[in-house]
Amino acid sequence: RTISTAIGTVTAAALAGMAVQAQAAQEITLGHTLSATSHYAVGAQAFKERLEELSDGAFTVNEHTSGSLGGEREMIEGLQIGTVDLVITSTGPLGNFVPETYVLDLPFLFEDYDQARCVLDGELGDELLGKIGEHDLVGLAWTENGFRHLTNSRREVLSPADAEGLRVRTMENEVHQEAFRQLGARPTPMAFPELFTALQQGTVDGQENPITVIVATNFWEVQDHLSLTGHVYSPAIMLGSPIMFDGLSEEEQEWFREAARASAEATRAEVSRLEEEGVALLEENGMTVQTDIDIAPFQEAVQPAYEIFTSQHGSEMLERIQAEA
Ligand code: EAX
Repeated sequence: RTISTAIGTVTAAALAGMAVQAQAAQEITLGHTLSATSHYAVGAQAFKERLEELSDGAFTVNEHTSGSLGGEREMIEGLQIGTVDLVITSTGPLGNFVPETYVLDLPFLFEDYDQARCVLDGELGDELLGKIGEHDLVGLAWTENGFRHLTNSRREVLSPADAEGLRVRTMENEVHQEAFRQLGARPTPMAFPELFTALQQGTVDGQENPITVIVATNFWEVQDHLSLTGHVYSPAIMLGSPIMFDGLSEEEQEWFREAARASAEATRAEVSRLEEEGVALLEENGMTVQTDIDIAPFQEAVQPAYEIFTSQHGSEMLERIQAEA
């Protein structure tokens, strides 16, 4: 009797264990560098909602904000070795892994949001997602960071001459660094999580980021001047780890893609909202904002960056974008 009770208990426990296992959701780790109030967080939450809904709870998404999993370059490396499952990142460090994406980082390539979104949602954007797949990464969807503008703690910048000699933190991106060299500034590449402290301590004088990022990071606490240079469109992308993704069924992979597209849509809507409302918010917080910048001299100053780019990477992609734009 004791034995049969014991067996009964064991069987019941085993069955209960199986049931728990069948229900246990697969946890997906998602990282990005921005705060929990940022446009990336809006995108991460939209992704989470859609994936959990499509999969009926078979997956759950854990969002790690503010670079708690590292900077963008580190997180991309994490995808390749499988320590992170999903990352929302700018293209800043991506060219180091997938050189074909550098073309997107050229200054003054896109004129406005519609143009940039249209190219990324079209054939060329799909082709680049495919190229990313050849480098131990999964390109799930293009999303958005925004047009980048220059901030600094020294002076009003209205012309390239005003930017001369400024130590400007750039992303770890050779195309951006070259553009800032051509402007006469002193580019200092640095991972985003180090940036706030570097500005606070005066290691660098300035930085450049979209309104979205300036708002989400309270940069007004360490930067007085903002010039709406819009010198480069900053795409963002949702990347997956092939180690996680290749283990999914085709149906599950399609859920991830669909959730990534929903995420991009939510992020872009938030970028657009902040383009409308962000400048007033930055002014309220004490930044002086130069809205009326003549960009022609800036465009002219960075022109050699185009020649350097095409000598290294060819002009095919560039010409296709210019023809579409
Ligand atoms: O992707 O590094 C940067 O300046 C990026 O714009 C930021 O991490 C958001």
